[in-house]
Amino acid sequence: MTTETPLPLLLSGAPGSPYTRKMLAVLRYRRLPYRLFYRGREPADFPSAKVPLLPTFYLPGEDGALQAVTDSTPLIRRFDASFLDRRVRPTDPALAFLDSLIEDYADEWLTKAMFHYRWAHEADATFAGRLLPSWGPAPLDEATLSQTAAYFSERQIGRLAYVGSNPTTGPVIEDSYVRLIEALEAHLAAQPFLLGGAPGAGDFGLFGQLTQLAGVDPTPTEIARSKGHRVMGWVGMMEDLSGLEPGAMIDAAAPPPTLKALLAEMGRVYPPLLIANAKAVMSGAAMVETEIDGRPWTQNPFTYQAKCLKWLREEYAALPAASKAQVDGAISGTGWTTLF
Ligand SMILES: N[C@@H](CCC(=O)N[C@@H](CS)C(=O)NCC(=O)O)C(=O)O
Repeated sequence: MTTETPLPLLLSGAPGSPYTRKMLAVLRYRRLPYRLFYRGREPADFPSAKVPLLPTFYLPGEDGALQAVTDSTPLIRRFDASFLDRRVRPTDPALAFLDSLIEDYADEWLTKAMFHYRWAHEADATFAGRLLPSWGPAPLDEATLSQTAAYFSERQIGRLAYVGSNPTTGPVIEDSYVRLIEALEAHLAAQPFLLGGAPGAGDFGLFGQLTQLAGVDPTPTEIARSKGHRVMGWVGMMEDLSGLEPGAMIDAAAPPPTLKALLAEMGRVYPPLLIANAKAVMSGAAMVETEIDGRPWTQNPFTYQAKCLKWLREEYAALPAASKAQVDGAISGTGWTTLF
């Protein structure tokens, strides 16, 4: 952890990747210089990640050689530890914990909506199939674009099952997206960011998914256009907060009602999945079978999300007693309480 983190930061990614957008917005807010390589156009001597995810950062390891590092959540914390100005994570432990809940929901649940709308709706999939390959530095003639679009669509549609989008879960995912837009719209009428006057990791997580949902993919963008004007404005602003002077955060002991409503929306859908998924992973079950929002839910178990639950529980357990009491107050009456 004491390894120096040299600047500029080096990463590969793509504009259609929510987590790439999340991290670029973090780096801009933090005023950390970076070089972004379009996926596949990294310098030839860069290492590859074991699981090649977007974004991948290239950071020196213990021996000083560059290593490929993925996963935005620990990277945000690592950069907070390495660079002390304009840190992302709230300093108040109770707010930091609420920030972790919001970030986890965005990264692990809202991404289902992103992937689902993009690839389960035919019109959206046709659009995304042609857009994604066009989001690179190489000009594409029509034959290459059509071929690449067909390849991308087939591969991504094949991955729908992996993120838990199927005919059973689709309506649950879509209804939760609409409610999230409504709850966020109400919150942004009163607060600049989720937890007050400065963005946290949760803001950047939501932003990353919403760059696509509320700005690129036709069906969910239309929903945001009709119900989420402030949301769309906020997404545009979040992209570059390099000039923002952070303001005061909310008081964790007195969370505003619109934040409680947002936490309630997140807690309505995500914790039941975390619990059912962890059970399935532990028992080696072939499928997660549960109920979410009063409706059946079925998907492949996901080992990473069992770890997410473990990390959230560890973070909760490590809270000082006074902060724990504030967190308990903030999440009381929401589905999150079932986790802790
Ligand atoms: N937990 C990771 C998730 C990253 C991730 O899932 N990235 C997606 C794209 S946004 C990905 O690379 N999928 C595999 C692929 O596109 O080949 C993070 O926070 O960075």
